Amino acid sequence: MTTALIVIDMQNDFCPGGKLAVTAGDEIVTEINALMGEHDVTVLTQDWHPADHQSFASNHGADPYSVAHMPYGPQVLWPDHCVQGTQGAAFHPDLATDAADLVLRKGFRPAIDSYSAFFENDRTTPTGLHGYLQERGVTDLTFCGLALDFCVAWSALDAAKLGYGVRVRHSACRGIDLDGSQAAALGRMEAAGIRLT
Ligand code: VGL
Ligand code: ZN
Repeated sequence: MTTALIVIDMQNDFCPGGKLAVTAGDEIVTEINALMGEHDVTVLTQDWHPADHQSFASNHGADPYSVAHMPYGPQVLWPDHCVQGTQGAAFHPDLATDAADLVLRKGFRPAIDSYSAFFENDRTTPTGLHGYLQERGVTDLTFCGLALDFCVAWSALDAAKLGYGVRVRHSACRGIDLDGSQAAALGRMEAAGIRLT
């Protein structure tokens, strides 16, 4: 068994003071840093959007948190966040980035969002993470980070479908909880056999 810790989107814009702040999102950094030492491989994901990204409400003249109909299906429209090269897109300053084997950027195609670390929101465009983990011989994954009910949940569900043993370290995640999204995500993960630890 070879294990990887997948740290989802521990970036300034998802922490208090950021553009799409998750309540208490910064509280989990210390626990995440400690978890890195317990895994064979550490991967950090980084939400990395161009300014004209189609997940931004501002690019539709729409209200944040409304829903747009994209060619690939419904898409929540977010406040502008994690714009490439900005401080908001940078990792939380206390995150132990030097310990990471791989930094995987996602959401860089203007027309497609990417919640999952494995597939973009069209559910078919791969990010390359599965190939990387396979080549490193990784069999079991632990997820942590932000946000539990979006990028963490979508990533963990894809990982289960791809055949990895999957755990989500609940205490090292925080959620957005938009219209019951947190309960829905926990239910879907439980149904997929994902262990919340
Ligand atoms: C995320 C909304 C938009 C996340 C990223 O990391 O959960 N949520 N972009
Ligand atoms: Zn995003």
